[in-house]
Amino acid sequence: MTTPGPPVRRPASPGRLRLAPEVGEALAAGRPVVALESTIIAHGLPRPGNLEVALELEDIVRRQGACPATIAVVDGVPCIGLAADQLRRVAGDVSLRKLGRRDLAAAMALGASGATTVSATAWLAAAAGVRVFSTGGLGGVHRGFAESFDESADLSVLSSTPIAVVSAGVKSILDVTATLERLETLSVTVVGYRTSMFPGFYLHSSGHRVDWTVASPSEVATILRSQDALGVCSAVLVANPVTEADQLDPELHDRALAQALAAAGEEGISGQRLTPYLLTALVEATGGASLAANLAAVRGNVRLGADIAVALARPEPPRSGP
Ligand code: PSU
Ligand code: MN
Repeated sequence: MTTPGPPVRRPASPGRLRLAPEVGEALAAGRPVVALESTIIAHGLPRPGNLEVALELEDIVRRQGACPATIAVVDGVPCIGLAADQLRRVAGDVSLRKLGRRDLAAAMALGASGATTVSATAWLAAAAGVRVFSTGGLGGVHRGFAESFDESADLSVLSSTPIAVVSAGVKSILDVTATLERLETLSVTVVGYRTSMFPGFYLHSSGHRVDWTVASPSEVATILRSQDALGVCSAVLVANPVTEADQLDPELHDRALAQALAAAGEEGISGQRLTPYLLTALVEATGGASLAANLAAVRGNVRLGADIAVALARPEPPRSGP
């Protein structure tokens, strides 16, 4: 009897992805490109301000000298970079689905549209040849995981997707300790950007340490090149904290979080609906302050992602050592 070998990872068929013209041109010319996620636009931020934010984030990338590629599935086609009308649809269509990587093939086959989560966005970006992806917060292990088994596919997908993901850590609605443990198990490299602490999304620090600290975008670019040299195909998570000036007041944070978690429990919210539910409850419980911290975190991540992409597009500096 023969045992089946490991699954073969085949490259995505580029013809099935639709690259926006500016993204295709930038990639072909080796110019910097930054992938942006659509689920934070469609399901993570309140309407109607979300469209403005989506446009602002693309603008930040451009101002730093890189090309933005917001990713979503539109009528069954994975789009790497959205035209203005597509972005409007992602921001405005309340029936838009939330697509993780496991949903991509079904959406393509059935002609569905949806916003892509970190798992789907990272996968599509890497398939298109984009090396840097900026988001807000990563999905992770939910509190009560031992009963619910609710762990975001973001974590396992990042273990097999070669891309830098810039995030402000994971939201405290999750079990941060367990999420960091899982990232270790899954061999996802975690580096703090100018910090030795893992950020707490709304908070500058989650209180957990990281093993590696980087001081510049070019250090992240060098880590990506080193991953390539080793043939390592897992992601590099660049944990980039909000400044202490922009963070949510820690006391307000703890109070609002307890309230949101209790409400979700009472209403029996679970599965895909849990994250958006908790985020909305937090905005209400903090009178909008969590949204301000959220936006500051995302803007900072997008800026840093663009700087990393620019550093990666520069010729490799000469190496020292043996
Ligand atoms: N965390 C946030 N905001 C978000 C999300 C996560 O702070 O909007 C979204 C991201 O798209 C992430 C997804 O990939 O939720 C994870 O969802 P789930 O836990 O259902 O895998
Ligand atoms: Mn889940």
